[in-house]
Formats: sequence, C-alpha cells, structure tokens
Amino acid sequence: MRPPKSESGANRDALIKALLENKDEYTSGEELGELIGSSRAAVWKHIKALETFGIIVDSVRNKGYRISSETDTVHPAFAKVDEIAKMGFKYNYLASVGSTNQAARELANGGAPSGTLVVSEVQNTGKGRLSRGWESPQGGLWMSLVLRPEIPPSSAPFMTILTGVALADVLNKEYKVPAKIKWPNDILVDGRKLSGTLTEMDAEMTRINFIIIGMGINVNNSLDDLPKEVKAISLSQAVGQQTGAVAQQSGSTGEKLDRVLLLHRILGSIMSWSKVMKSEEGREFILDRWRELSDTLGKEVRVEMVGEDLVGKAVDILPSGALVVENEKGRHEVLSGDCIHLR
Ligand code: BT5
Repeated sequence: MRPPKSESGANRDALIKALLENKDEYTSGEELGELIGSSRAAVWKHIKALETFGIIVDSVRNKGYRISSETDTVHPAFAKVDEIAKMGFKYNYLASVGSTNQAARELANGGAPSGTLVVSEVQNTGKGRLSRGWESPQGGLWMSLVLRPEIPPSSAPFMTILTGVALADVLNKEYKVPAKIKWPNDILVDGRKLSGTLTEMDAEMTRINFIIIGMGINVNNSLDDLPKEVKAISLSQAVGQQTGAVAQQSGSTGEKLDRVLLLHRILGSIMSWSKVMKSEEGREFILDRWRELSDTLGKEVRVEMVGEDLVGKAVDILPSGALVVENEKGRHEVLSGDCIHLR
C-alpha cells in the first residue's frame, strides 16, 4: 500500500506542508522552490499535480500561491489523521484505486489489523453488489474498513445493519437530511440513492478472519456520469434542498461539504454504535433504530433473489440481517437479494 516515497512524492508532500503552513497568505514560487528544493518550474508542475488529490491552489501573478477554498480533499495532510488514529482507525489514503474494497482485502490478507481504513479520492472500477459497478468520481467518499470482530460468521450481517444505522444516523442528526435505509443497506433521500454499502467477508466455518465494509457516499461529486435510470442524490444536494439553498434546481449541487468532517463523523458514529453492539440489549436497540430509519418496512416489495422473486409486505428485520416478508403464503425470511419498493 505504501511504496517507498519517490523523490517527487516527497517534494509534493513538502509542498503541501509549506502551503498549509502559510495558508492565509500567498507564497512565491521562488520561496516554495527553496522550501522543497526544486526549481520554480517544478513547483508549478507539482502544484498542477495536486489537483488529482482535490487540492486546488490559487496562483496570482507577482504574489505566488495559496491553497484555494475550492479545495476538496481527504488527503492525509488535511484529514486530521491523528484524530482518526485516536478513534482506533488506521488511515490509508490513495489518490486513485480500482476498488477500495480490493485494496482493503489485500491489506487484510497481509495481516492488517481491525480498524484499517482505505480511502481513495477516485475509484476506477468501484464495485457494487452482485458484480455491479459503482461510479466513484472525485468529490465522493469512497472507503473501506477492515474489521476483525469476534463474532460467529452467522452474525456478520449484523455489521451491515450497524453500518446502515451509523450512516443514516449521522445524516439525520448532523446534516438534518431525512436519510432512510433501504434494505439491505442503501441510504436513500426522498427515494434517491445517496450511499451504498458492500460488505465482504473472509471466514472459516466457525470464525471470521475479516470483514470489509465498503461505503460509497455521494458527497460533492457530480452525478452526471450515472446512467439516467439511476436515481441518485449527493449529500451536498440533499443538504441544499433541506436549507433551500438549491432553489429547486434539480441536478445542481449546493455548497461543497467538508468531506473530512463527514468522514470523522461517520467513523465516530461507527465507533459508538459498535460499542452499543456489545450487549444483547444494545443489539436490540440498534435493530430498533434500524426499524425507525427504514424506508422498506411497511412497504409492498419485490425481493429479487437468485432464481426466484418474492412479493409481499416487508414487516421486520431480524438480527441475522434477514428481511421478513409476509404474503398470502406466509412469512418469509430473506437473507439476501435486491429489494424493489412497489408501494
Ligand atoms: C451498492 O451496490 O450499493 C454498493 C456500493 C458500494 C460502493 C463502495 S465505494 C467504496 C467501496 N469500494 C468498492 O469498490 N465498493 C464500495 P448495489 O446495490 O449493487 O448498487 C449498484 C448500483 O447503484 C449500480 O448498478 C448503479 O445502478 C447504481 N450506482 C452506481 N454508482 C452510483 C453512485 N455513485 N450513486 C448512486 N447509485 C450508483
């Protein structure tokens, strides 16, 4: 994951540091060059390259360079990684990757501890469930968390429930966005998909080696690249709608949101809900919160499973993660599948 730093990588980090240390004023190209031991021309090249991290730098003739307020990045120099470490997570950052779940799996296979987190600005082959794809352009939060919980493999789906609650809770409480959970684990706002989760497990019959929780959250990213039939929303849009800042212009985004703050809030939420999960009572409480936040319960649904479909009314969620669907043939517990809300 972390190859030895190339000279240009080291220069780039020194440049980011220098710009951050002088973030309220302009620093001349010459001065930056001296600070990082490069020519002015090399400084300019490095500055352009920072855009791949979402770090935008204003340049003004005769004044120099300054970090722009347009910057939208989760680069470690901005992400307050020491606070993330205090929460028990180890931050691994990439400018771009195929899939953070895949990168997390490689780390986990190499023995990475529980709490290892992989975050990438961009994913080139982001994964959805059932071999579907996940569009992951700059501006979203694309991340995967390695966990090694001491629970039996049969309890693993509870981690998916917990993640849904942790995410939807943050969006409701901190952003006042009416986020709902669609079984199994989409986060919807007004029926539009804000986030999806891909949980993967590596286990033996009786014990879990690791679980990877991959979370994809549309934040500031443009949704233009999504297929027309995908109804998606970004958090910036959703917040804009809430505050009326986006005057009914569907498709336009509101102000850019601070992805670092969102990341910290999500990690904090996962951490505190994980503590709740430790007791039987706590798990009941999490299920109750899931029920409250659910967009699926009480609805007529069609659950598409391998080889068969089930139509009925979604009435409950079980600790196993199963959705309980009732129809004229009785009560069915569905562990996995795609859920379509009919009414
Ligand atoms: C999911 O799958 O919703 C799980 C998505 C998990 C993505 C995260 S990002 C970090 C981590 N690393 C990965 O490689 N993956 C995880 P599913 O329910 O199968 O939904 C996939 C469908 O959502 C696609 O077929 C599209 O229709 C739609 N879609 C694709 N990109 C989207 C986006 N950015 N926002 C909303 N919908 C999208």
